[in-house]
Amino acid sequence: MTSLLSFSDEVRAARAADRPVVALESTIITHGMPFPKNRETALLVEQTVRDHGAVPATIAVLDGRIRIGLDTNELDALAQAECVMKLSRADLAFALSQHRTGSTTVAATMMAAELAGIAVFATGGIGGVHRGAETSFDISADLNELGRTNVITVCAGAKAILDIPKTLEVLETEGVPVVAFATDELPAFWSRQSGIKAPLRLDSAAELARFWRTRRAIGQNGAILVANPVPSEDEIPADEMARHIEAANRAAAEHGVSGKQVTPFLLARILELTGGRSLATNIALVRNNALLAAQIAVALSAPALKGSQSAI
Ligand code: PSU
Ligand code: MN
Repeated sequence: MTSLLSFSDEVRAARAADRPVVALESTIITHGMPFPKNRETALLVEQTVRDHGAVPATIAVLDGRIRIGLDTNELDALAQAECVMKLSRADLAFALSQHRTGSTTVAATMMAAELAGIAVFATGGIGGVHRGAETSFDISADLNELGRTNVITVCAGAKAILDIPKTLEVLETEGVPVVAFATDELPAFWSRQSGIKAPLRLDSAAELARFWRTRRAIGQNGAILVANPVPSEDEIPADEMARHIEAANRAAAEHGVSGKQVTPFLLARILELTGGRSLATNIALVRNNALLAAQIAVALSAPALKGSQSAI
């Protein structure tokens, strides 16, 4: 096992010193944003984590090893690489066994974070139930992963390209608590509003840390999903996004896009339709999530809280 996991110097030092660590995913770099904004964003997000007292661990698979933390050159190469595998639960071990390189989705990043003993993870938006799933059956493996893997996952809500009510139903079935941060409404990625009340609400990193410790104390497995609204000054209002989302979904259906291509296709289409504004919003919300994740990791590493980040 240990030979399949490899830590960057920065993350190794943090673990040795028992400092808080925040996991970050890499599909957003390879499939979620265009170069060079993807590289710039990845570096900014890492710096945001550092600025708030934790150490960033961007996770990817390079040449058949799960890398926990990437150095600047590795990040740069990943940001420019073409034909990188997009790895989820189904293909993580495949990529390792075939010595391949791939970026990790929310699902695969959670698996890697748990293996590495990292309790807190920041992403942009989770995958979920796609619109039309009643015929396409397209439901992201992220939802099932959230139900089974022990990582606090901070996102800006489900991406609004999805069917949010159905996504919430599946999360409930999976036993995943969905906690809106400092708001009553479930945020919708680019927008603060979704029109849907969040199942749960908490208002501080300390309360999230307490909720996490309580779940662990009663032996519960699975994630807490924190839905952190994009800052108001960076949002694109929901009514404006609705038009673009509908157009993007229509284009995906017309082009017969399926499987792993659906989410990257929709994100790229929305980038065009918003004239680049969706990307600026996406960058702002990821940074905002990294900031909250760092605060939660710091809260969890307070002396009384040891044990919640135990390594395997
Ligand atoms: N958040 C973003 N951009 C992304 C993603 C999330 O801001 O590209 C990625 C995540 O890695 C998530 C994946 O796990 O999209 C979902 O893909 P799918 O719907 O195929 O499961
Ligand atoms: Mn899918």
